Amino acid sequence: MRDHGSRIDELAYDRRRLRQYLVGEARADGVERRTLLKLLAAAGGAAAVGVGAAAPATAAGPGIVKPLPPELFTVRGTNAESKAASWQGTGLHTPVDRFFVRNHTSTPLLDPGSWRLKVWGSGLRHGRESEFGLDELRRLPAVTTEALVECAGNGRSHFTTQQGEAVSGTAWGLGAIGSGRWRGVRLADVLRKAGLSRNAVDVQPRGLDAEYLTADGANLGRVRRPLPVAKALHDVLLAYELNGEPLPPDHGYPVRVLVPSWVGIASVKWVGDIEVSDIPLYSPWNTDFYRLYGAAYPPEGSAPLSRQTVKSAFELAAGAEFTVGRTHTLTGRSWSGAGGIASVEVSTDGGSSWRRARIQDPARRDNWVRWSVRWRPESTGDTQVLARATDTRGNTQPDRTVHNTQGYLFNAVVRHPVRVVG
Ligand SMILES: Nc1nc2c(c(=O)[nH]1)N[C@H]1C(S)=C(S)[C@@H](COP(=O)(O)O)O[C@H]1N2
Ligand SMILES: [Mo]
Repeated sequence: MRDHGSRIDELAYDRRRLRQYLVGEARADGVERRTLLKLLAAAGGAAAVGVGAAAPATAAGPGIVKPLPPELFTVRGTNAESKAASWQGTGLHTPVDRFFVRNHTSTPLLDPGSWRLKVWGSGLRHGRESEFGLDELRRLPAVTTEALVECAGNGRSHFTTQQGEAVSGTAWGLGAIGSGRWRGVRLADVLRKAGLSRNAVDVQPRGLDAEYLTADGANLGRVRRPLPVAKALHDVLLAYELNGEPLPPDHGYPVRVLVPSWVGIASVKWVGDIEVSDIPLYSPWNTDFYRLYGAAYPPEGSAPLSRQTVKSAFELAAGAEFTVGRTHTLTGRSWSGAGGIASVEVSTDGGSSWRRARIQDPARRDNWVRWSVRWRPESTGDTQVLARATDTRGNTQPDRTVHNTQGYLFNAVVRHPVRVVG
């Protein structure tokens, strides 16, 4: 941890002030936008030091409703990571019993009868405001979308284990991802019914889970993040079913936003209201968080994160054992936010030689493919297996991901340790 010396008090104060500004409890009249962005950039760096220091609230364990058996999940603070080994043989979509959970606080139990979605804001015609009950949403045309939900921090721990770099945030392996068949209504249909105006620029869904407190006690308010109206109208769903069942409580019951191909934070769970704005909106989730900060990035950070990167995972436990001289089948999955997966190469000798894996599924946008490769290890000992995917846009996983302080978008090839035994 860096030593902030005598700056520490002003630093903490300044972060609080910025956060108050961000939740609308402070004003910045007359401040130039450029200045504000610089301040926000500084707060992002500070948050990267502070947020990792302790998990927020619920020291008593995760506030997750579904069972989290150790063969399916690794519990990380308020979150549960899916074990990639448990995906083996489960089909294209992730069964709910092993779908990862990322909760800023804990899963709220909402009553579907009294639940309402309020749509409001300056981006509606005549400043109108509408409410929709669950039955009303269900009467609108239903659509089904197959899509991944993947945390922006998926793979984050490998910045440290593989690149020796410090990052803040939940130390996920590659299991902060799940693939679902989501059914619901188009957000576009709901926005149009609510009287979307031509002047709307941002659409900001907000969750009904508790307000989020950072490790140092700043209240950031309820989870919310603006979406550009173009994306909101393009392919975003208000989903009420996952894999043919009502949404489970942990995944947003009764209704969540589902934003295909974007970082998971965009897919706001337990949505209670949607602000439609004719001016750009900021929240901590598109300023302090979910931008890239660090030596390789400008002081104000990157643009807010949107599309996911390309990744691969073996359906294997770390340190899995294989018998020497026998033929084994290694299986895994690859995916990309930019398109389908075109090819996957696997190395079973620590990265010296590569061969093509057999891909089982057609390349699909917003979803992953399953693949397999045969392996007959010839000597005992510890080694590493590696998988490297290329998507239909030509993006390939690099050997190294450029560092960012909050450890987002780790897309490098992961060196998966295995042991060959006699
Ligand atoms: N209301 C609300 N929505 C939320 C979150 C949250 O804590 N509260 N977490 C976000 C993050 S960071 C991710 S990665 C996804 C995780 O979705 P899942 O728990 O259904 O897998 O939900 C997003 N939506
Ligand atoms: Mo996330």
